[in-house]
Amino acid sequence: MKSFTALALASGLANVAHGHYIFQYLTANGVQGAAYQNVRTNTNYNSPVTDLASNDLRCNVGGSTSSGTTTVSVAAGSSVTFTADTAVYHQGPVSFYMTKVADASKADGSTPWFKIKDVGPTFPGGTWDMSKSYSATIPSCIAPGDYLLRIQQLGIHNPYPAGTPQFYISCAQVKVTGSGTKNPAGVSIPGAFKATDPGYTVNIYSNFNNYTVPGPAVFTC
Ligand SMILES: *[C@@H]1O[C@H](CO)[C@@H](O)[C@H](O)[C@H]1NC(C)=O
Ligand SMILES: [Cu+2]
Repeated sequence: MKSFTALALASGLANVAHGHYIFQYLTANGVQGAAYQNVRTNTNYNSPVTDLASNDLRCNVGGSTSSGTTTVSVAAGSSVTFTADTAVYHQGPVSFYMTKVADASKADGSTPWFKIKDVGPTFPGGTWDMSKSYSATIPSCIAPGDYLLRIQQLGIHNPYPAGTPQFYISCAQVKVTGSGTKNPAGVSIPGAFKATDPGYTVNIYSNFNNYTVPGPAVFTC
């Protein structure tokens, strides 16, 4: 794995040779939009973000602005799905986050994020859900309005500290409808993920019997 990466880097193919994945599509209200219709584009092709202090952890490199992305209405309590161009390839957890914003087409992700879903491994065995699509439910009680909706897949296939965990991120622009009233407390990104988190440092190939997905607890109504 490591030697392959070195080889790929040497040949300038690091981004493409390896089958990385980008979450490009959002399904809301049962309708899948076109690629990047409601998901912000990124400028780092399919490379991950690895710097725990970077603002790129919010909405990926190049994702801090809208670049023509449109905001889609979605009912509180309904399901949303992110779909990638190709199935997830590196083992690790998937999480969904949201942040309430004044205008989803202008928001930069600097507002507090709350988590609405974790997809962790299944034990015994520690097997991961390596899929092309992941779904979450928009909490039924949250206040209506604009939000950024964020998916994060954390590749922990090259165990830390020899390897650096890889964040694969996309943000969608949504307008939640409904009569909810809750404004969940959130965490800032960057800041929510630390190099001391057990879910970041774990070696999934050795004595892998339990796992805590990094970030805050999942918000429930
Ligand atoms: C597994 O559980 C132990 C004991 O609670 C804990 O110290 C450790 O951090 C956990 N490991 C992971 C990867 O979450
Ligand atoms: Cu890779």
